[in-house]
Amino acid sequence: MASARKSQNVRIRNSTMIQILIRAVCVSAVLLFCSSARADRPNILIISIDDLNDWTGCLGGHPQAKTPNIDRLAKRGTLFRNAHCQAPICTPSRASLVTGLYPSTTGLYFLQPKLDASKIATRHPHLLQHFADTGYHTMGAGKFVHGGNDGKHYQEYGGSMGGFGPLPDKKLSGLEGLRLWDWGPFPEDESRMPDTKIADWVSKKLTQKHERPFLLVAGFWRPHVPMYAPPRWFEAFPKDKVQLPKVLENDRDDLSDYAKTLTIGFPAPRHEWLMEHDAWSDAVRAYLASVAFVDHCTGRVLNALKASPYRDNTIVVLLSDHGWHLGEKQRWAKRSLWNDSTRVPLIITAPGYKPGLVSDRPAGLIDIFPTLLELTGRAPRADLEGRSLVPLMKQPDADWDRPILTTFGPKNHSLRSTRWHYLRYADGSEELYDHENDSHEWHNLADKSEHRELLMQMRRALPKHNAEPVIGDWQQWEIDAWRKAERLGR
Ligand SMILES: [Ca+2]
Ligand SMILES: [Ca+2]
Repeated sequence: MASARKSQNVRIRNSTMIQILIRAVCVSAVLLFCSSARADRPNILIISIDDLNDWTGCLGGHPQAKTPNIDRLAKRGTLFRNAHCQAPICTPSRASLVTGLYPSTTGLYFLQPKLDASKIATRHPHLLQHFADTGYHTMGAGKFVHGGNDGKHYQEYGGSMGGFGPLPDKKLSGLEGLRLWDWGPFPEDESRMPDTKIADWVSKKLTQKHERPFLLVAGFWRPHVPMYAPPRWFEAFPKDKVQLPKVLENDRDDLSDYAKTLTIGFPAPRHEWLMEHDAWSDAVRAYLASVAFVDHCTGRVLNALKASPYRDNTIVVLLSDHGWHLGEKQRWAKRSLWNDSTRVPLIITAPGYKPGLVSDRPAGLIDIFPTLLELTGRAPRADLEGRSLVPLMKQPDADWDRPILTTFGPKNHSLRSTRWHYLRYADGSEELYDHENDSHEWHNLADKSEHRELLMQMRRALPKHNAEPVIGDWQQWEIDAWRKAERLGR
């Protein structure tokens, strides 16, 4: 009897062991499946910054720029040091990024209308729709697609979080003029800043469990005007130590009248006016402070990712929608085809890719969509006009024959290669800059006979088709500025 019970106990133990073993095998298989699913379908975190030019540590656009968080992200992936927007102004730049189409294809050139107004832009799913349609959970907060009405593009939207932020009772700069064109240490309480709220929301999403791979966007608003940031970011740049950007006094002398008129910069103030009001240095300081603040918010999101279960299976893309002049070429803000306005920070990190790479090949925001398709193992889309940057994430100096195109207004284009920057306006006037010897683009070489062949090549690379501008609820000053330049060109 005792022996029978003993033998039964052994059988029970054996069967329990077998069950445990089977369970363990099943669990391992599931885990293996999950981990392979994770490797095949990594999450995506996009950090989008508004109006950030190359004033970051890693791009070296200003010697005093303080961006330790953006710089540490660059060390984790590939820094595209020669990256450019496709339109030097918010709405069409973002439309090009998310549709993967050039302004000359969609007809979206200006601040108005939004991308929904273009039949071509809406013919195929844009970036957020495409990833939602193919199994991703799309989430975001702040400004990414265009700002005013971003919610409809996501499955889960945290809100704009207050847009350009709270305003003080009166302008802090002491300057007259547009309310948004102001700067200063404000508000005292950092939690009132929209970018703080966006960092909070995105960080929270990174602590939550998600059933599907996600595409998550932090759409920061600074350093876009008004250049308000909490006081500690201004204190980091003592007023008497601020360095002005290097400029050439007669820089505009070698430009056509068309180029000078087109890029006048309204609604930004004129450089001469800022000089008269002794405001240049204050504005530079405010921009540096705003950049340092948005870098801090970026760092909070990166820390949240690092502390999350998603740290090793998430692609990170950091970008800005265009650059910004602060007195270079005697002008301010965006709306030009010069390097100060077209160059943007672009960093991509992805699981399994080498960290710390730097590529000087010409890249564009239009390349982000095809790059993300390749990095997530999705089929390429033939309708996209950009090019996957994955080859440059493997070999940063790989052969790369395509100059990157930026367009401002119909038929005004710039093409940037590894070394050269070529500009051609609707009136036929041209500029050529040699970045090996002239990183400030001071000396227009377009009329030098030794560059004739290069100019021919660049002309051949211009878009063959220029879509008519899509007419929406245009802001009159914008169309007036364009028409004025157009009249000059006739
Ligand atoms: Ca912008
Ligand atoms: Ca010049």
